[in-house]
Amino acid sequence: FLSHPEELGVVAVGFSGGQCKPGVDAAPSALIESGLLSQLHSELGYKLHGDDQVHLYTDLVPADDPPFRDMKNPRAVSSVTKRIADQVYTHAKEGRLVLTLGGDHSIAIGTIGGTAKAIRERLGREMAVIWVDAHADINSPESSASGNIHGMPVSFLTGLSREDNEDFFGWLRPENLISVKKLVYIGLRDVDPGEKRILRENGIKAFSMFDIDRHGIGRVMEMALGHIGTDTPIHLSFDVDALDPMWAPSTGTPVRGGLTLREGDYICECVHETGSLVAVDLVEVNPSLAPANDIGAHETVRAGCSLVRCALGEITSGSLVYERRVERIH
Ligand code: 6HN
Ligand code: MN
Ligand code: MN
Ligand code: MN
Repeated sequence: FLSHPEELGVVAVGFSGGQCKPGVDAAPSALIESGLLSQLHSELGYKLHGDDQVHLYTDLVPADDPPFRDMKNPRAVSSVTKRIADQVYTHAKEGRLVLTLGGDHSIAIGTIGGTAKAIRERLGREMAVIWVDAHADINSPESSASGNIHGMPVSFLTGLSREDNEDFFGWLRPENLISVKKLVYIGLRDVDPGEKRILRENGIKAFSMFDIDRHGIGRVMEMALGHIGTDTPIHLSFDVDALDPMWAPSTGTPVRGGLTLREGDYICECVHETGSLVAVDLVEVNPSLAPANDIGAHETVRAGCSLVRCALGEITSGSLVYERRVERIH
């Protein structure tokens, strides 16, 4: 689905307005400083495109941003995600794979909105979304107890929540949206009562931690990818809080009983292996939320880097497999 699979469009989003804890805006710099982008270039062979800057979008954040339909920072999140949608669209329209480093999960309104539109225009098809998260992020403004928009992106992206006003996500057009039939969740374990009803009523495919314990991650990935079907472009949106806090403690809404780092990496490897990946988001790394000491922040950043490298083909195209193969041949 990519005309330039070796070209990677990178969007670094230092935005935290979809929730209330400062620090998640520092994640792109932390990930980049730990060497992620240079590894993608030198070890995985990607040609990186982008403006080499972490976007803070300060010009788009209004001084006064009172709640609207009980959403917090609604104007800021709407205008920032609109800009992200344009950035991601520009890369995806060129046929590049797009990597977005968040930021909180509200930014997926922009990333998925941008890829969905580009894939429609370029290939005339609808894409699928694999949402890996402890949470479903499908609250409507009305079902949300927190008012934090990072708990609502899927609701706007599927058209289940709508708003005509341009300043409050009214800029989302049908071409930016995805079908509930092409959405798959993995890793859920903290789903609000209203969200459970939304998932049930819309028949949305979801693999919770219960399913992963019952079937194992291998079988769950077979079922998840089977639901999407081969020959469908995939956008992977990975919330680092899907991992157990043991692996990723530095995140705004940690929930115990999550994925091991290896299970997270495996999900990413399987998605890469389909050859259908068109975009990846890594969100909710918050280096300032380090329990006890900053080892937690370092570990969380390392885990995030690992997930991204796996999604971009570290195991399947990296030197490890190649060298092993050579060993076996001789
Ligand atoms: N995230 N369901 C809760 C809420 O506030 O709506 C938590 C959302 C967490 C969002 O982690 O991306
Ligand atoms: Mn090319
Ligand atoms: Mn999330
Ligand atoms: Mn989450």
